[in-house]
Amino acid sequence: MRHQRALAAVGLASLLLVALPASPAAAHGYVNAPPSRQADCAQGRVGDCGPIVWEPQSVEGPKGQKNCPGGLPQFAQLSDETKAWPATPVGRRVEFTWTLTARHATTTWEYFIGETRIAVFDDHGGRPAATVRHTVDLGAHTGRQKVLAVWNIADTPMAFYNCVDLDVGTSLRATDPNSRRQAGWEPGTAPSRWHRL
Ligand SMILES: [Cu+2]
Repeated sequence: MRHQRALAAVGLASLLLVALPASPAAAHGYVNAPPSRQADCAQGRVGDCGPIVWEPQSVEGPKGQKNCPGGLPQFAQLSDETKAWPATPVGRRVEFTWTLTARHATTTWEYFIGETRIAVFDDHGGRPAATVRHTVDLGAHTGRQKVLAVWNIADTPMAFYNCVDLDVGTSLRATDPNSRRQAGWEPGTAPSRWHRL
């Protein structure tokens, strides 16, 4: 009886070994606040996005890229600049929140505007929490900006890519400089959502 049980356990273990690599790698992560383009698609704020609506966490491509879909043709809509991507109004300091559906060992998290890396956070190969937050200083970048947020995985050649559309400081641009400084440019200002109609 004990022997049978052991055999059953071995059988189960080999089943798992076979099943794990075959299961779809559907669990990774994405920036949900301020919403990334894949979040806008998945949550219906932008239409005609293609299959990204089913898996906003799956924009995974080789490291070192500077594009929204991570080089994946099936997610090419993410780099379509003719779409009306909503830009979240923010101050100079922005807290980015990642939702991770799989907590992969991590080297770094990087944030770019164009070719400029504006922030990097080093996890030294550690395993992140299911929710990851980074506060990024946008520096002198104002107005409409497209931030590329990248999650670099430690034990694979892959990274996860997110484009996040922001409207930096513009909601208060028309007001006098003092109130703008107090209200819009203070660290920790919570970005409010704004839907471009
Ligand atoms: Cu994953």
